[in-house]
Amino acid sequence: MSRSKLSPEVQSSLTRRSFIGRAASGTVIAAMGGGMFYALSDRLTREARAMSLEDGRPRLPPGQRALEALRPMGGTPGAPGITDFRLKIHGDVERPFELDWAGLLAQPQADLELDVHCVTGWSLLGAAWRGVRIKDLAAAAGLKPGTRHVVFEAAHGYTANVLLRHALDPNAIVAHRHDGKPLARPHGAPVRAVVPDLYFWKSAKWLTGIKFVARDEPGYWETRGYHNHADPWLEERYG
Ligand SMILES: Nc1nc2c(c(=O)[nH]1)N[C@H]1C(S)=C(S)[C@@H](COP(=O)(O)O)O[C@H]1N2
Ligand SMILES: [Mo]
Repeated sequence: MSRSKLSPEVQSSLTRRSFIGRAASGTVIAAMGGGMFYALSDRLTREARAMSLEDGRPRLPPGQRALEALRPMGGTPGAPGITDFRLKIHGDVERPFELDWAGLLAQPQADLELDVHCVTGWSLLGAAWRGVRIKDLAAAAGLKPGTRHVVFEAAHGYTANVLLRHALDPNAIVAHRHDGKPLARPHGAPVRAVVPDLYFWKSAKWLTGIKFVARDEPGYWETRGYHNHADPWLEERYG
């Protein structure tokens, strides 16, 4: 999302689509701000529209189109490298703790194929992600009764809030590998949250902390007009 203006991201994405040109084999090349390009795939979109999830939801949420590869959406990166990396697990927990890089890798790792959905209208389906389940970190910390919300804390004060049940989903992870490679810096290296069932702005990059709380704390985009809950299947785009 563009931080410079509050006008809805989708609006500007629609404007940009007026510059869309068509390449061979049904791939649409859309010009993005900053001279970046990304490829929406008609074929992948068609295929995904014919699929359903186990619980009956369509694979592709309404208003979304499939992308061929993850595209960097910006934000202010945190410190590069793993030497100084620390992830703080804290808030309303019995045993707050911090993980360094070795500590993170020593946790049980999950290899998952996940779908992510950006509020600008692209979805990246079935990409490989590796990381530590947030529910395992929560179990290690011991949640106090009454904990209902989770705040992802990232470099330079970016935060995103999610309901506890989304954070405890077995598909919600602290990811450090994507597509079989270490997470790239523009995508949040060394680690980011990935919460696939909510719009992708909830998946904080350059993650520094996970705070479990009783009372909700709307985050960066949630206090700037975006939806507090952000379910893509309900198109909860704006608050
Ligand atoms: N720390 C941080 N995390 C962030 C953001 C950000 O600006 N800062 N942007 C969010 C938004 S709006 C999106 S769409 C996704 C984009 O992830 P990507 O750049 O890997 O595609 O990251 C989310 N996580
Ligand atoms: Mo975004």
